[in-house]
Amino acid sequence: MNQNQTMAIAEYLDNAMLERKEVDRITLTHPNLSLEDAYHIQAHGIQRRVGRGEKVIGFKMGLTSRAKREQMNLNSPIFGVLTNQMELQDKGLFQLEKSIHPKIEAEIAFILGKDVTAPLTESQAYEACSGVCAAMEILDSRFVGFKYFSLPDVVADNCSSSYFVLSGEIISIHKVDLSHLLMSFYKDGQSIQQAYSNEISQHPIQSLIQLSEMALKQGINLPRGSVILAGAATQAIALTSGSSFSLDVESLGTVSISVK
Ligand code: OOG
Ligand code: MG
Repeated sequence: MNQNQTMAIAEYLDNAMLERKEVDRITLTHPNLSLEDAYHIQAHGIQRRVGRGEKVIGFKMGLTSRAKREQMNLNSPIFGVLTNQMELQDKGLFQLEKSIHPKIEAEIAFILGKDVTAPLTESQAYEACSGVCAAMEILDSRFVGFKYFSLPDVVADNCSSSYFVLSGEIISIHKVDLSHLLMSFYKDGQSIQQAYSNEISQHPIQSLIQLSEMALKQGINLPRGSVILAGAATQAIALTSGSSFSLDVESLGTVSISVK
């Protein structure tokens, strides 16, 4: 695919997001869309947002848990980009009309204390992180029925990124063992899902290590201060008006949002 084609597809997806209308998946018209083209489309889409004044503030890993890979019927981790406009406040309100068919999911996030410009080893990954916290991601695929059938479709669509919220409390990564933390997800105060943090890439720090490898392959550095979502531990849940969602992660804290 040439640059004009990848830019045109980025515009198509960007318009779908801005107009909050679902569109056909890319592979319907471009069945041979490659993962490489898909990451180019994603990058053009982010450039469009930056051109409107948004700032890149982080990255997300997706499909890092078995539950998510089964839910989406896709089998390999992917990454997307987060901007400041996607960040919601902990205990804040989410307006449903800001999206098409949003879903919410339970995550853990890292904050980078150092620039990452080379693939990380495990000890380097711990050194690179200044903090860790409970987080929720709101996904909103731009594709009809929140359905896509290939990794390139979802990668082109910035991995369904829409909004995210971090817990107000950020914990030093050196103060907590992330290997087996209970993550309890609540809707309207009722427990709806429970999982352990090792559902995420066997260990959430592995998501950061994978991101360092995948992003650098695309020529993307991870700057100091970046927020890194490690991927959901369990399946995403449809957002419904009037509901509240909260996630409590053992030793990390709680994050919550209400839907209007
Ligand atoms: C793709 C994004 C997956 C995660 O945490 O696994 C993701 C999707 O489910 O539409 O964000
Ligand atoms: Mg996610």
